[in-house]
Amino acid sequence: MLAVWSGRHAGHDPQHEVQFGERIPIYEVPARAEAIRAALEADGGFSLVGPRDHGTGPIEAVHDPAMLRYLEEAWRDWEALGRGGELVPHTVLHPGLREGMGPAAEPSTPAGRIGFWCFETMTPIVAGTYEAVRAAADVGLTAADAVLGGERAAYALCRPPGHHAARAVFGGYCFLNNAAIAAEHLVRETGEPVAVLDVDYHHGNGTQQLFWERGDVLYVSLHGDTRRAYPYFTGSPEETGAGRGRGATMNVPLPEGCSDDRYLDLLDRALEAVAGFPGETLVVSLGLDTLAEDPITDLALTLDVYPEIGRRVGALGRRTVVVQEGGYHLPSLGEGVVGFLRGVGGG
Ligand code: SP5
Ligand code: ZN
Repeated sequence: MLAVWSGRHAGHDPQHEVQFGERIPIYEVPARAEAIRAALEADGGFSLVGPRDHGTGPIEAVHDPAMLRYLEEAWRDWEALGRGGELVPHTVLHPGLREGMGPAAEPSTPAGRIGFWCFETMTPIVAGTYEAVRAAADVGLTAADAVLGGERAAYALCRPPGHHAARAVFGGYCFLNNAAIAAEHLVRETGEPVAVLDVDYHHGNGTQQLFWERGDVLYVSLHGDTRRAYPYFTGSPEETGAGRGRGATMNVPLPEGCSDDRYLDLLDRALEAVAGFPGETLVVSLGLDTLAEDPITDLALTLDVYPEIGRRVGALGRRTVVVQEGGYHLPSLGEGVVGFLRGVGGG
């Protein structure tokens, strides 16, 4: 199987995230991508290739161009103030702040701008962030191109991840929504509907928001019930899309301690929705943070289940682009990803 990756991810290397006022070592680290790459290489069943530069067009087909411009300028403007370290907002644009008074304009200073575009405190910007997020988007797009060119499946080793990034806001370790950018590219190139299946532990609020009113992109997600889990404000089963997208969003919340068997039962429900949706192309947002050992989540999946999850996804018979999202237990990441991909590929 073709696996696309870029070494430019390594420039995005913040040391900390802020959780509930506490500054802790960040979980979303460059070693994640390196662990996965090493496992793909050791396996021998994957051809690793670099991404092709797609420019800003496919990104701006999904995200507010002003947010992309912000990401490009953020670090330079911060440094110009004589600042360094890691850029994290201290004030964010909560909707209640301007209730009844119309939308806010984007501030012109770094302190204001970061809180205009970022919704939380766990997604720092550093010197190499922009280059890394552009490379991650190209990694996803290049894997999508491989499938357009006739490959049955391709893997995009994206880092940083993407599914929490919405049209005009970023957070959740994510800046650009790699899976959504790839899915939109596939819709435009094929003229056909595309399904997105999100198996990261966290609800892909960004992907859901981007395709909420779209009838030509199905979004199906299994995730830790957001009554207890990040990102808290999206992901309920009552959310099913709107307008032309009515019925083209499906959320399947997972209970705390969810086992392999329970997970596979719920996965089958999600896969039925994909099977009933037109089109022959599937994008999978793959997170390994559903694993029992993952340090930031609460399910009980074992490493043995990922080949079976992959096998059931592969049994849909759709050409498939697998996009890497989360997963924070470094010792298991490579085995989990390789197992899933081997399942998808039928080996
Ligand atoms: C792509 C992705 O997986 N993003 C995840 C972002 C989650 N951010 C952390 C949420 C805070 C959860 N608290 C965990 C407690 C650990 N003991
Ligand atoms: Zn996640």
